[in-house]
Amino acid sequence: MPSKPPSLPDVPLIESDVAALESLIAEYPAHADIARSLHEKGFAVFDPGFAAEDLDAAEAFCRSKLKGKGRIQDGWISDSVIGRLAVHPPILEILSSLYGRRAFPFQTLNFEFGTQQMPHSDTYHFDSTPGRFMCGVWVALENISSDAGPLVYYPGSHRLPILKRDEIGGEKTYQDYEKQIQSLIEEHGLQPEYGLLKRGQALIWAANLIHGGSIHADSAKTRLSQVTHYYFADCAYHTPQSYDLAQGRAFVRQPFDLSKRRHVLSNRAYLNQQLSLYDILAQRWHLWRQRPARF
Ligand SMILES: O=C(O)CCC(=O)C(=O)O
Repeated sequence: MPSKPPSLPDVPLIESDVAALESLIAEYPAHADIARSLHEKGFAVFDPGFAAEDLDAAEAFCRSKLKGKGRIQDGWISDSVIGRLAVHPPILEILSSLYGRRAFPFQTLNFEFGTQQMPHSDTYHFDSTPGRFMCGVWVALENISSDAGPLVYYPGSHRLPILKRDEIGGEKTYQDYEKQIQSLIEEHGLQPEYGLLKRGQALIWAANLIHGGSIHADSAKTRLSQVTHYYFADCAYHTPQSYDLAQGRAFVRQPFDLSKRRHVLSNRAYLNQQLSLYDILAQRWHLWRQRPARF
């Protein structure tokens, strides 16, 4: 008789209780440091062992293609090295093991300079049901110095309740959200830390960890980097920023799984809305007509 598949967790294992953390460490001793840091602080720095030629090519991409653009979203469509960093097997293996569902990358961002982006949590941009099945991985493509506007993050903030859009007062603009996050930082006395990573190192942040780009003190200094955003299998995927609050409807996404090269529909069990067939097909056609690079 075929054995019943193990049921998937409703809370990421790494964001569950201490007993779950200890069993993760017992099962994956090689990931013990990453697991402890991610569980306790909401982030972890590690060396995923990228190939030297991939780091060189991704660095060259940032130096040559970003001129004056600020950032490039989804550079993997044109440049295979960006996709290769995103699907790097050790990263997929660590995330899938620690979250308890298969991780897949769905978006990349590349930067030449610091973003000075205001502190925020990714849950406002990319949420999931069940919650917290999303994370970011920030990769340094050069040694990052403190005056180049490094990533800033607030250890422990991942444990705060997720700030829902309908709980934000005022005009409910994105600026209102940023003000609310600032108030949370002050109210909880959260202290910043900075991502002074070495070239080739990566930092995982949990979905609800408050993070942003710090002041770029020396405007001549570059901060070559790549962020890849990951979702996990068999969830519903949505964008709180686009919720229709009046109608109580979530805006459902159709993420593209870079590792399997296919679009992913949300698990119907968690949905209160699905994309129309027209939107599903239009999004697929929009991507495929760009002939995404192989990696
Ligand atoms: O790299 C940065 O400065 C911030 C990136 C960020 O906040 C994000 O990708 O969510």
